Amino acid sequence: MEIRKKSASSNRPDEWMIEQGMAAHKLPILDQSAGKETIKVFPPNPTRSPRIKRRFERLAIAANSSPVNEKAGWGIYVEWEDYPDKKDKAHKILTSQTFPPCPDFQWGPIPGTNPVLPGDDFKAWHTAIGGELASAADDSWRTVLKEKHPDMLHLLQFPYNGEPPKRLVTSKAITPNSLHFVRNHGGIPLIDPDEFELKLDGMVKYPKKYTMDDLMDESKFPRMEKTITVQCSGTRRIEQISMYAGQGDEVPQAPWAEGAIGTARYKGISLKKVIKDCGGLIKNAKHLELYGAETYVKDLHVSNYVVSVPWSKVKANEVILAWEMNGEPLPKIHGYPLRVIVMGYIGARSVKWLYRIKAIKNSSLAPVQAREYLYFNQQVGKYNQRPIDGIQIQEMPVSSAIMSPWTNQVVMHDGKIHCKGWAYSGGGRWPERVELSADGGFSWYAVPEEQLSKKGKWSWRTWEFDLPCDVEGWIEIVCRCWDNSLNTQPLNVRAAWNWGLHVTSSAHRIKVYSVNKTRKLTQQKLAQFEQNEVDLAPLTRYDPVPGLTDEELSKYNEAHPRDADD
Ligand SMILES: Nc1nc2c(c(=O)[nH]1)N[C@H]1C(S)=C(S)[C@@H](COP(=O)(O)O)O[C@H]1N2
Ligand SMILES: [Mo]
Repeated sequence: MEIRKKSASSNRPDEWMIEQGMAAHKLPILDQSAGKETIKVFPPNPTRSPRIKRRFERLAIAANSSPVNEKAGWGIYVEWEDYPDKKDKAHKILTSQTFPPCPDFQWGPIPGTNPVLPGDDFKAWHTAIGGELASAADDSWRTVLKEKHPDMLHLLQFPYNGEPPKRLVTSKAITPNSLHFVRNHGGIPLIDPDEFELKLDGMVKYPKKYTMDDLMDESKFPRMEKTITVQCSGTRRIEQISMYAGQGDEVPQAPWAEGAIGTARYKGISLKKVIKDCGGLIKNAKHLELYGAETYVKDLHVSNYVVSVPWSKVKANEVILAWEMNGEPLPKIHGYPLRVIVMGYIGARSVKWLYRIKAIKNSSLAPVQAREYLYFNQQVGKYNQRPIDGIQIQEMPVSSAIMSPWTNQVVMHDGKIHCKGWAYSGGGRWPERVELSADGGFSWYAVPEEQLSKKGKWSWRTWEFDLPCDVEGWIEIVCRCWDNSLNTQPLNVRAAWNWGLHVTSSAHRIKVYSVNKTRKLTQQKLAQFEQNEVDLAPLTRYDPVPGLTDEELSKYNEAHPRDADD
């Protein structure tokens, strides 16, 4: 028979992968509306027509680029919010060129590198804007290498997003600074504390400016110190991504695992006292807009990092202006010299490199507050989404995660699997009970109180537990937490899946291959492995140590015929 020539096939070389949904970013869109069967190839070519490109280039040249930073002692800082014209110019620069596309890290395979994603588009945008920002990517990376633990997992090189590996997430109930996760939306500003100034304006009676010395003046502002867990709403996002692809921008939707949460002791002052020092709010001011000094690029528009918190939260003394983290000055990467810590809220509100607070009437219209960190209804769909349809994520719900063992791991044990992890609840609630299941969530064991770290109103609890497990084979270990208000977690990812891939707070499930050494056959088999000096791994290969001999098999078959004759 003749072998068919390669060219005779009309399949693509990756046909099988494509058909099985394993490279879905290459899959064409199927349009079945109005009786059509048109196939549109996705993604379209991003290159602009030369005519439009030339027009944008002219605009960019007219914009006369390179924003100069007017403030001495403030590196990698450009003031955008006070200068709408400057924002427009930067927008023109960004729309005049073609930049590297955002990589598809949800449908295509996630790269096996560290950093996982380089952030080429963000780097190129910063270079294109120029001035202070041209050196931001290299400079920020140097700070990462200086301040963070060498074992950090770098999800995104620039803007830097990184988390500790699982074994170090809960190795201490208070996270060491070098291991605390980092989430940035831009370059790391370098602010000289002697040149630092915090501006408080908007709807306050007496707008004022404060130096670090003013804020540290204990006769004016009493100190506050608290143990607080900061959790990013993206924590455990990888589970949502693995289930269905959602929005895929690499900064807003960074593919976090379970380490985008950390706990530290913060020292500073209550924002409420500073507002009082400004004579309090006027008229119907109800929100405080918080400004971070770096540049954030969203949809090719630039801004400073701006969000807001309600006055009610500030009034309750639950918003700290902090300058110390675990007894040390704030690391540069965590907001030096001054940051906000909003207790029990999504991390996004805890603004780093704080330089301005503005009292306003309604929640901020800045993109991070108004257009991101929104929790959409599952079925609203990509094409119907408006910012008003999403719940603004503020207080974090109850959540938990298993840090050991790892999913797909083979665990040998004597009838109990030793598990470790964390549990957390936002809004001033705390974990009261952590439960584990070895049977996919049918029966639950409570972790004894002594095996949970100390309770705190604003902090997580780490835990360890010997989970009874009789079976040998694939099992699903599940962890869930009940907080002091008896809130608990949805049981599966799908139940709370959302387009923005936020707040993966469902019970944490891991698949583990349990090898129970209390079983006699298992013991014998493992002894055989040892005798024959055969490796135990990998689990997936055919039995390398023969079970029964042919003789034993034939003897058995005689005594127990395989067929039934009558
Ligand atoms: N100025 C500024 N503040 C910021 C951010 C940022 O990018 N810029 N990221 C926010 C987000 S989304 C989180 S989760 C926390 C993370 O704090 P950390 O980096 O100190 O862990 O900082 C918040 N504050
Ligand atoms: Mo976050």
